This record gives sequence, structure tokens and C-alpha cells, in this order.
Amino acid sequence: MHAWPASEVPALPGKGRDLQIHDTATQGKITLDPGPVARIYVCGITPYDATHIGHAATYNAFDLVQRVWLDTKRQVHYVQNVTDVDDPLLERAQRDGHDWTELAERETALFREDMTALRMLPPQHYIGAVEAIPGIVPLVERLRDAGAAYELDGDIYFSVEADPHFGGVSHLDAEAMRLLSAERGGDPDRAGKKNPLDPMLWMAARPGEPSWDGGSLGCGRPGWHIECVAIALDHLGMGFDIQGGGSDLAFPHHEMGASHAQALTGEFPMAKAYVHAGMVALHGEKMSKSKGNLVFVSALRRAGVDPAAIRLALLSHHYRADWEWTDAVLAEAVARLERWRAAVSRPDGIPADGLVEEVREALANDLDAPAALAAVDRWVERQNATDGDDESAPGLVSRTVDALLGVAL
Ligand code: 5CA
Ligand code: ZN
Repeated sequence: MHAWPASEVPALPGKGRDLQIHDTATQGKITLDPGPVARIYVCGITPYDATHIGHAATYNAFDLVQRVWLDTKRQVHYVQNVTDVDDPLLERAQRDGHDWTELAERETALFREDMTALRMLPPQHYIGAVEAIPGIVPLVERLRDAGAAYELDGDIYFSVEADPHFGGVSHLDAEAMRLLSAERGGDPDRAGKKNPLDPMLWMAARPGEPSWDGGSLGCGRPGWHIECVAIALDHLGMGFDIQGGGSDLAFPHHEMGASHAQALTGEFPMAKAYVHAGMVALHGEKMSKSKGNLVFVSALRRAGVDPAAIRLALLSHHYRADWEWTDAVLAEAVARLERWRAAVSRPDGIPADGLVEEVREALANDLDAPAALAAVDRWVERQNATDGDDESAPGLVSRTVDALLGVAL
């Protein structure tokens, strides 16, 4: 699948600091030391009801990760999937009387446009679940042949008992796992499973549903977690730097993915850091497709909101915080964008070398975007109040804000 066009990232003087980031698995901040090529896998959308502000906030967090790494003069190898076949997508297509492939294609196209408008850097590999099926089948066969998976009425389940580290990503107790499994695509109450938490690796073909040839697995379609493992291992290999997503992916998705990878390779962890963004709410509840309380990036764009203002609104919250989208959040971002643009439009300015370092410092410290915005705000305030004589300062500030925050002034 093709991704979307990259906006250019200006090079800044000097060099950024290594990223220190909160890792869900070790429950603390760790300093990552990627090689010359940093490797990141970010879970992509299930293409319906995209792109809402919650999605955009999560992708914004991982865009910042890339920008910090690029500023350390590393290359970034970024992989993202599209869950273009799964129960919720099929259910939505069925509900609305649409062809599921058309729904997935249309929503993926809209997501690409939104990502482009928001200046999110694209992945080098943008891979759909359907196109990944030929790589998924042999992994499920291997898990089955190694005794880490079993059959139940034609469906193949992963046995969580196969992984001695199971629980090591989310650290939840059994009851919490069971509740979340039921909420998030699992089937803990299905009779005949070895452990209620065992997730499906391969679902045998159901009447009226799409299916693919699975070789010795029979006709069917892949489970959700193995999709991301197959794509990540194929394009990044084990031990990549970050697996990212919203906090609702820590369990079961990233936990199960880590277990699949452990059972396949004998290695743990699959990712050096499991990084999770907080949930954006609307009217007091998590923005979610099932509740329908959504604000779409495309609707805001159609209403004439500058995508740079949307981006500033996302950046004004720390990525790990849960926060609420309101009209006031957007209005504040629109006003901030105006102030910043006025400041960098002046021909001369007050020196900004210290600002570059402040923004670098803030982002390297667990992506503290609000602290980065506060640093720019301080420069902007002085700049708008004082007559400086540094000709290069406004340009340097524009380039800093562009390169590190993805905001074009
Ligand atoms: N296709 C799977 C991942 S493999 C999936 O979860 N798709 S999704 O469309 O439901 O979500 C895409 C990303 O947006 C995930 O990382 C999810 O955690 C994140 N996300 C969903 N809702 C919100 C929200 N309200 N706030 C923040 N992030 C959210
Ligand atoms: Zn995923």
C-alpha cells in the first residue's frame, strides 16, 4: 500500500539529545539508544470513522518521536499497518450496506489526506492486513507446530501459557485482562478455550465473510495481533526500538503481540519500548467509534480550520495525558498560531539559539510538547514586545518549530 507524501524536515544547527521515553513494559522512563537507523512500528487505523482527533493525537506523539530521532542525525525506519479486514470494519460495512473493501479504501485515502495536512511524516512501509496474509499464514503454522497454538472448531488460538513473559507489557491482573479482552475484540467466554484470554490467530471462513487460502490452516482470515507481529517482524525484525499506539492497545493488542513474537523467536521483548498515548475524550467520554462521539480532522479542515492549528491543539497536551477536546482548546491553538506567525513575520528578532536547545530538551524528555510550546511562547512574547536586531532569528524559530513540532509557520 502506498503511504502519503513527506513534508520536508529542515536541518537544525547542532544535534538533538537522545530520546528518553516512558516504557509501559518496564513502567518507567528509559533512554533509547538506537543505532544509526532507529526502528519504530506504530499501529495503524482500522479504516472506518477515521481520522478523529484521538487518532490524530496518537499519531502526533509518534511523529514527534521521529522528529527527535531525525534531529539526532539518525535515519528512521518507520512501519505502520492498516487493519483493512477485521470484525468491526466488516460490521460497519454490513450496517451501512457498503462493500467492505470500498469502505476500507475510502477511509484509508481520507486518513492519508489528514496525515498529509497535519504534516505527519509517513512510514516507509504502509502495509494492509490483507496484503500481509501470505506472511501471516506461515507464522501461525509455526506457532501451531511448536505447540503454542491449538485448534477449536477450525479456528486457531494462541495459547498464552506458551509465553513465560505473558503479562510483561501491561502488568494487569487476570480479572482486568478478562474484562479488557471482552471489550477489545477477544472472546473470553467462548467454550473450549484452554485459557479464556487466548486470542485468535486464524479465523476459519464464516459464511458471507471474506476469506483467503491459509494453506494447512484452511480458508479464513488472520487474527488482529498476529497481523502486527507479522508486519513488524518482516520489516523491522526483533528488538526494534518502539512499538506505539494509544493506551487502549497495551492490553490485549501489544501484550498478545509480544507473546506471539516471544513464542516465535524465543526472544523478549519484541520492542525495546512499548509507548502509549493517552485517550482523547469528547463530552466527558473517550472519543470512540462505538460511542460515535467523534470530531473528525477532515470536518475541521472543511470548516476552514488551519491544520497547523489542529496540530498545535494536539501539541498543547502531553502525549501520555488523557484529555478532553473542546472548542476552547481549538480556539487557544488558533490564537497561538496567529501570535507565532506574527512573531516570525517580523524581519528582525531577538536571538533564538537558546530556544532551539529548549525545544530539543523538552521533547527529548518524554516528548514534553507542552514545555516546548511554552518555550516558543516565551520567545514569541519577547519578540512581539521588543525590537531585536538578529536577522536570522525569525527564520531559525520557523525552522525549529517546523523540524521538531511539525508546524509550518
Ligand atoms: N488497527 C488497530 C491497531 S493495529 C486500531 O486500534 N485501530 S483504531 O483505528 O481503532 O485506532 C488507531 C489508533 O488510534 C490506535 O493507536 C488507538 O489506540 C488510537 N486511538 C483510538 N481512539 C483514541 C482516542 N480517543 N484517543 C487517543 N488515541 C486513540
Ligand atoms: Zn497493531
